[in-house]
Amino acid sequence: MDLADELRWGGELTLTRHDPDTGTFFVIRVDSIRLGQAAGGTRAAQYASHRHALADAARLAGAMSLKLAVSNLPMGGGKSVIALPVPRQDLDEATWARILRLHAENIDRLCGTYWTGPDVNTNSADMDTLSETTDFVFGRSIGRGGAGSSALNTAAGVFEAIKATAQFRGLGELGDLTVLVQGFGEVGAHLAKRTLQTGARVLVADVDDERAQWARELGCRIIPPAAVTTTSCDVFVPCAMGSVIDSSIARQLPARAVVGAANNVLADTDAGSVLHNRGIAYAPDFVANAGGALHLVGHEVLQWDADTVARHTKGIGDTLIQVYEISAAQGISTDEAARILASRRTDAPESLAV
Ligand code: NAD
Ligand code: PPY
Repeated sequence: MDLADELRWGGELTLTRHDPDTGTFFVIRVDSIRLGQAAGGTRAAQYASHRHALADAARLAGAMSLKLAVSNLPMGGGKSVIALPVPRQDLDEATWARILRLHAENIDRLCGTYWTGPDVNTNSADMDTLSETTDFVFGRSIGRGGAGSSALNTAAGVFEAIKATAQFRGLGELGDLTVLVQGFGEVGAHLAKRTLQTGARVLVADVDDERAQWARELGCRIIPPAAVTTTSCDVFVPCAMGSVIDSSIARQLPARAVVGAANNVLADTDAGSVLHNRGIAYAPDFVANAGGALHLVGHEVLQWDADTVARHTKGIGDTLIQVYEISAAQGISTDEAARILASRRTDAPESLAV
């Protein structure tokens, strides 16, 4: 996002803060409060510049608005980015505690306009720490009264999305397919395990050798991280970071479908059309990965029990089929189709059956 894009950003609110003592730059962006107070996780990462951090937060917050709308959850979209001076694992405990305290103060200043939760490099223990300073936190550990990690339910939702894609697009029985999981982290590991149980051949790539080794021990075949978009598979499952598929990668991706958990998988607006024109089924990430939001907002706002969360998570497959139907009927990419579905729901939110 350059300065012109930044000025054109259509979101509601940006809060930034710089902490000279740790060299940390904090960003909270609220994309929309049309459907309610904004929600979205806290991502801690290193960024090339403050502008990159602002741009990432804007894109991630936009994806949250779409995800919450398409899932019929009564909240708007937001996201936080904590731009770190060094990799997360190199921060000592006291510095990380200071960073979390400042972030919690920033959230608290917004008086509930924005609610956070876990995202890349933050977990339930960090949410517990934030909740010592502010109430506007989802995903605290279960022992502290929160819903705990959302990763298992995110994986459950992506699994439903893979099944729906295989069925709707006639890819065959899941157990006969080759599924390539990029990122054997919290979500990717659950998903790979569940997919292995179907008898499918599961390929895994992770930049962390220990995690790759763990995947190998479970029965996955390991491929180099650099080979994820050039290795043939039936379903490519991005579960690491975003911007994995740009238009040029989309033109040669040797997969029949892309269904993953990573937010903002497509690096540019044309990539979705290229996949569509090549007949590759692309499950928009903000539809496929909504299991985490259903878990957090379902349990903590709507007071759903586990069965109700599971029922709505199964519904991700049905929502995705609606997306594929709109795409087929209108001859548009699935990304465009999902945005249409989200905007229909933003304009006329359905009442949620519990
Ligand atoms: P995680 O940090 O636990 O796992 C990410 C994994 O990807 C790690 O094992 C990491 O080593 C690996 N990785 C990083 N870069 C890689 C690369 N270039 N190639 C291969 N592997 C790489 O994160 P997570 O909680 O599993 O989330 C995964 C993705 O799903 C993220 O993009 C996150 O925003 C998204 N997501 C997660 C949830 C959730 O509930 N956790 C919900 C919605 C979306
Ligand atoms: C995401 O789904 O990308 C998240 O950031 C998780 C989340 C969902 C809803 C509220 C807070 C965090």
